[in-house]
Amino acid sequence: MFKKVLIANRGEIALRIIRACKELGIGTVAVYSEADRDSLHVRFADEEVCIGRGPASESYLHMQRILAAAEITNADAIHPGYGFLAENAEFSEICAHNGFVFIGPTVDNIRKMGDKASARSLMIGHGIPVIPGTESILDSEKQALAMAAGIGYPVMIKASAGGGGKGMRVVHDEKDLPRAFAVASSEAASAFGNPGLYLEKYLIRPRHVEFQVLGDRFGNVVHLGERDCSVQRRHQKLIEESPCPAMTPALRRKMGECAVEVARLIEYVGAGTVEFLLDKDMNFYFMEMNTRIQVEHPVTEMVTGLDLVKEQVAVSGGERFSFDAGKVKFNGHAIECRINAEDPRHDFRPCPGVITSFHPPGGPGIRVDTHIYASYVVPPFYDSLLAKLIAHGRDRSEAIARLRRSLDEFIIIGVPTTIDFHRTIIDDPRFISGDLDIQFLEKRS
Ligand code: MV4
Repeated sequence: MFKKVLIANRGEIALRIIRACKELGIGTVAVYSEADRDSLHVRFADEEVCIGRGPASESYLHMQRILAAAEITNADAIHPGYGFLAENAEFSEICAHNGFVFIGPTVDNIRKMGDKASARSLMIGHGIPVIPGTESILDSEKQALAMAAGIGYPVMIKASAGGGGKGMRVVHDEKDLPRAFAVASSEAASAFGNPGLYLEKYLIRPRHVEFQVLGDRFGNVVHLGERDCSVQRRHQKLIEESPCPAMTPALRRKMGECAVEVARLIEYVGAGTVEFLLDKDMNFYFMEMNTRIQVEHPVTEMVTGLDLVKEQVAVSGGERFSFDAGKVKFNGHAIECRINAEDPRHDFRPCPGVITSFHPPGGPGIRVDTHIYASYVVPPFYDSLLAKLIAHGRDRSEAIARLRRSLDEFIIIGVPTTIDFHRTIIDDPRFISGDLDIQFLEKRS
């Protein structure tokens, strides 16, 4: 096992990783920007190294400085968290070449999943269901028109190098396709340096359902159930829960087996997520695989009782799962709200500033993952996540009741937050009945 892990991240996830390492008896190195000097991840790590100024390009994205910090502190491994360098093929490769274990995907994993059109054809070749569409990159507008006529409108044009919502266009009518094709292609070229596009049938109001997977170095892969992440706005998730309200034991078995097969196909080691769209008729389709620990991992921890970050670190260090893969028990229901420093009244604009007063909720079934405290200054350089509030209950209605009363207890003064917005969402009859889809927020406002 590792002696020392460097955490190449900040905020709540840096704290989360430090906690896991401490419980495993592993030393921790925090790296931080000048804007994060007074952050808790710096305070709670065993060692800390300042790696540059506030902007991420001069600190948390600066590969050479992070590697230098790992060298001078003699770390064995680097944990990238989520965002920043977590799915950067070059960084993964450089870590390996410099003798540091990258606690994340291999270059091969990232390349296989990073190009969506080739990931699709890999899945098709192994019988994994994908959304009806093209088998490879479209080579012309004419070919796109012919494919779309075969599939039937509406269709979605997607950038092969994209993901997370960038470089996509919905086309409802063939007369709109030529323009959409041209715009998407030039957008993809400038955003990703790759103009390649493919085309799929556009699904109407599906759910976003993702499976947590975990692989070790001995070829074992397990799934740890699903999360429904349909409540999102402009590709930012706001609420995630497990289990998915629409799930059945038979569907979980089928989708779970698929997720495990996807991870096996790329010999995945560590924590990963296989994303699916689930339509109204309960058909499911592979979308993409995220090769990192995700923001929403705590909901899976609450229902399984496992510590995913400890498992992730341990399997990267060559250990087996700490639990019996055949005996994972799923207990109750968990829901997470992402509390952001954003103003819902002004189009959710980010609001950095001073937290003047802070009181986190507590009591039965409540978990709060946060790096903030009274007098903490939210810097302007990074994402606006302040805290994750996770409520667990014996069933969904108990989890919602706990979420409701804990949102009422949560006090953050000094910057606008999304606390009240969450309070409104969880009182929506459609949310309460579990009738979720990816247009849930668009429809209500
Ligand atoms: C889709 C889709 C409907 N039909 N593909 C958005 C992110 C990227 N991973 C793929 N996305 C979508 N692909 C077809 N064929 C709808 C979306 C989509 C979406 C998916 C998951 C969660 C939120 C979403 C919000 C808008 C669109």
